[in-house]
Amino acid sequence: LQMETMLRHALERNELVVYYQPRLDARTGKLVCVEALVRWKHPQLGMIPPDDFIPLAEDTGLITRIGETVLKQACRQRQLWNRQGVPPFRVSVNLSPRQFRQMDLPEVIHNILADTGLAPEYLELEITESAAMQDVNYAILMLKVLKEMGMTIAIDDFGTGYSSLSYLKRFPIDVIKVDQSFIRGIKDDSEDAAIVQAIIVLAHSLNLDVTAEGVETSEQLEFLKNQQCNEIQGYLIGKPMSAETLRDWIVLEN
Ligand code: G
Ligand code: G
Ligand code: MN
Ligand code: NA
Repeated sequence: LQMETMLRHALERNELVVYYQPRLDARTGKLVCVEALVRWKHPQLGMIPPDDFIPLAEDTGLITRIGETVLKQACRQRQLWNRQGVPPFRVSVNLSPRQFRQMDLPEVIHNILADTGLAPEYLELEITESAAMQDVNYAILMLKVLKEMGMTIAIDDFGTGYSSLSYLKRFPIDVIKVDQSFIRGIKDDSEDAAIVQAIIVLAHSLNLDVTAEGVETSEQLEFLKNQQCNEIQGYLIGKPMSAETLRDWIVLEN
């Protein structure tokens, strides 16, 4: 069967599940957000990672439906956590470049929030730096609309997309997520360390929160804390996990 057909079936059979990865306040250790990351639970092939089907979905346009499914599941789950008395951290959802270009995106999100009853303050949207830079004027307008709806906006994979500082100032954003490729080199590569330091200073001078992604070692964590990086995410803290496992993780960690 062709991959595209398989993916259509996966959507119809609800085989896409959402995992959640915790992101902490570096100073207090408080859980500030969990990132929604989609997985394909194939009945015969097992767990298929997003890198194996998101690019194809983006090319074929199926990403629109996958993106809506992920948004819906994430908002429904956050609302369920609310009813269970789970602390009020946000849930962040990755928007693909094609989803971000869709003019009806605010309406789609509005309807999902209305259907699930979730307040927009609980939702964060991640858009990659390169997607934002594809059409800067459009990005500024779209981000303004989304932010005015009450969502938090994060720029993902920052440092890989060649944005100029003047644009960064014009984007109505709240969070910069430093790409994990820079975090990996922090201890052994003085250039990576310098880049991360510079991004943290820049983010703070623009009053933005800065998240380090892909934090795997306590040495990296120490460096980031010393540089006043205020949020951390990575395997050292927790891997992406099912909603049920996350609930147990919260109980154990707090
Ligand atoms: O979860 P993992 O680290 O394997 O994710 C690999 C890539 O897939 C990452 O770049 C991540 O942003 C992307 N990804 C995961 N879930 C989603 C999703 O729901 N929508 C989009 N557009 N990308 C996702
Ligand atoms: O592009 P984006 O930042 O959304 O990608 C997130 C991806 O990074 C997810 O697929 C997630 O599984 C992965 N990831 C998260 N933390 C770590 C980490 O500490 N190390 C590595 N190698 N990957 C990570
Ligand atoms: Mn992301
Ligand atoms: Na990222």
